[in-house]
Amino acid sequence: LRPASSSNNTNLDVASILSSIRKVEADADWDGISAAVQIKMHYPKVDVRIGNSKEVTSDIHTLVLDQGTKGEGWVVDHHPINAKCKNLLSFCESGEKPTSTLVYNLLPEKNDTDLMLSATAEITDGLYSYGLESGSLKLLSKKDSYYFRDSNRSTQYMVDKEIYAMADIFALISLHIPQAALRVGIEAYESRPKNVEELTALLNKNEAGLVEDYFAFMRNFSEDHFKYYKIDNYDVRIGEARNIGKFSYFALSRMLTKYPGNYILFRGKRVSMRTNDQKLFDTTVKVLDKNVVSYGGRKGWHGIILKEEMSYRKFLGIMEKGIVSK
Ligand SMILES: [Mn+2]
Repeated sequence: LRPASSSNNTNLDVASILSSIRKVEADADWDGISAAVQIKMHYPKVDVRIGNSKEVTSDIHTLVLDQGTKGEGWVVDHHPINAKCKNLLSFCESGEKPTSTLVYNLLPEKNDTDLMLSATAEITDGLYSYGLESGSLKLLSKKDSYYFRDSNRSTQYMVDKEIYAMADIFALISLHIPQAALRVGIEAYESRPKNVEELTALLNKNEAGLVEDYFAFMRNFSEDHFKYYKIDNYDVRIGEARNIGKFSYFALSRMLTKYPGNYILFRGKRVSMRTNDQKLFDTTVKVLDKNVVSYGGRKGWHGIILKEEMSYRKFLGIMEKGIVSK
């Protein structure tokens, strides 16, 4: 593993740019949200907007996190497609550093809570190998070893350490209740939970119930939901979100961790793909052809949005010329 490359424009006065920000636009996953929380806590006057459109409108007083823009806003991101945004404040072309870690590195006055948040984003974005090698996880493990105590919970990335289980909770709230994730992130910043119990104590009944269901799902995990297919000459495991249940996205990560390879999670109108082979992703987009509205992603992680909700049977049918069931 190489250290990830990223570019901070060293000619910029980062402190004065960050001070000039009035509005933060952040992606609705934990990477985007935890990045926004760091900014909010250091620059309390900013308005934070969380949304999952991949491109937002912006002006020079906007900070765009984990997303792109055609406007004047300052961008911190790691999705290659956004390399051409006009004002890059910090950018990781390889995708190996999450936005939250880029923000941590930018902050003129950072603390160990910023570090903890960015470390959890390295986990939730599936970039913990990088993180342990040279990112926030590495630094956190030296500073606050209690986050790395063994945990009795099964996690999406199959690492039974406290910080991984905490990261799972952040990811879960972000995916299911994005507006709550901002509140939970801010409260976690203020109270600095050291374990799952202290983090869960910040949640309301509904959120805590979701967390409980999630860890039960992971405890009773079934590996039967993804089946082998061939696309071109690639082996691909394909699963259907509806069949797996509400934690399908996390099931995908867990399968990928245990059995590395190429994966597709069919989600009705959206298709999530995990592969390090860009050609396979391009082939999949081609096979889906006119059904595709848009697609994108970054290192290993890809997504396709379809024109309309379709049945799993129809999806497999369209893929048929490229797919031969094993
Ligand atoms: Mn990200």
